[in-house]
Amino acid sequence: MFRKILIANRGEIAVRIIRACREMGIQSVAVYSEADRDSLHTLLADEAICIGPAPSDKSYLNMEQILAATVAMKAEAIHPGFGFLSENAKFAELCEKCNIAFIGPSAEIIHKMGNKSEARKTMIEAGVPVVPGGKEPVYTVEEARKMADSIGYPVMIKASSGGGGKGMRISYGPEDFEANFQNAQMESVKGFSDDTMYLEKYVEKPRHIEFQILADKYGHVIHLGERDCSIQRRHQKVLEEAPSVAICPELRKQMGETAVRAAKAVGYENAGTIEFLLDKDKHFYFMEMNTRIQVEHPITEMVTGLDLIKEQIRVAAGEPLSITQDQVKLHGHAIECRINAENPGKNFRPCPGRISNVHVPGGNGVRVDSHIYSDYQIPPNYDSMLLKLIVHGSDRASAVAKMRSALGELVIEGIETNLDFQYEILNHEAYQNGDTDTHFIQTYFSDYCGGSS
Ligand code: MV4
Repeated sequence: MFRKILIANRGEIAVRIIRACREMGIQSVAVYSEADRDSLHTLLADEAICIGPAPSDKSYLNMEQILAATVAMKAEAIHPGFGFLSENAKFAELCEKCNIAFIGPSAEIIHKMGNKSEARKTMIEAGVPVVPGGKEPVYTVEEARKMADSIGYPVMIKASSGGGGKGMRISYGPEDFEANFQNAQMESVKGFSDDTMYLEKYVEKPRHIEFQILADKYGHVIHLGERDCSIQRRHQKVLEEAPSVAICPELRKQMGETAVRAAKAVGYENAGTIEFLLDKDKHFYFMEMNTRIQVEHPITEMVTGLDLIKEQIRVAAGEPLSITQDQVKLHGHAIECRINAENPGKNFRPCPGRISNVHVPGGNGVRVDSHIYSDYQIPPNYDSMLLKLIVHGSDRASAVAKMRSALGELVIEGIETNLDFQYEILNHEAYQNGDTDTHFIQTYFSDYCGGSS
């Protein structure tokens, strides 16, 4: 096992990883920017080292600084958390070259799954269902139009380097195809310096269902069931739950086995997520693979009783998985609400500032993952997520009741948050009926949205 791990991240996930290290008897090293001197991860780790000024590209994205800090502090491994360098193949490769264990999959796999059109092709060849569409990428309007005509409209135009909705457009017919293709491609060239595009049939009002997988260095791969992340706003998840109301045990088995097959097809190692779209007729299609631990991993921990961060560290250190698929049992229902420093009344614009007072709920089945404290000054340079409120109940209705109670008790003073917006979602009849798809917020909260998608 590792003696010392450096955490190349900040905020609640850095705190979460420091706690896992401490429980495992592993020394933790925090890295922090000049804006994060008083942040909880800096204060909580066994050691901390400043890696540069506030802007992310000078600190949390600064590979050379982070590697130098790892060597200087004599850490043997780096946990990248999510965001920042977590899915940066170059960084994983530099770790490999420096003989530092990157707690995640290999650089090769990160690179392969980061290329969405190649990932799609790999999955087609592995017999994993994908959305009907092209097998090969396209580069020009002419070849794309031919493909779109044969797929049939509406079609989804996607950037191979995209994800999270960037470089993505819907075309409803041949009239609007050219403009949409060019816009999507332009966005991709600008954002990712890549003109590689691919096309899929547009799936209407799908659910976003993702399967958590775990894999060790010995070819063992298991899945830990699904998370339903359909409630999103502009491709940012707002509320997640496990299990999904849309999935019966037979479908779970089928999708889970497919997720495991997808991971095995690329020789996956460590924790990962297979994203599927689920259509109204319960057909499921592979979308993307995320090669990192995800924000919403706690709901999977609540229903499985596992600690995903510890599992990541163990398999990265060369230990075999601690459990087999047969030993994975799902219990009850978990919900996570993301509490952000933002103003829903003003188009959800971020609202950093000083938190004057915090009160967090507690009790049976209530979990709070956060880095905030009373008198904490939120730096304006980073993500606006402040706190993840997670509840676990014996069934969905009791989890919903517990979340409503916990949201009602949570107090964050001094700044604007989306707490009331979350409460409104929980109180909505459609939500309570489990009648949710990726258009939920647009459909029922259009007064908040101030625009499309
Ligand atoms: C789709 C789709 C419908 N049909 N692909 C959005 C981000 C990226 N991961 C893929 N996305 C979508 N791809 C086809 N062929 C609808 C979406 C989509 C979506 C997916 C998951 C969660 C929320 C979403 C919101 C809008 C669109």
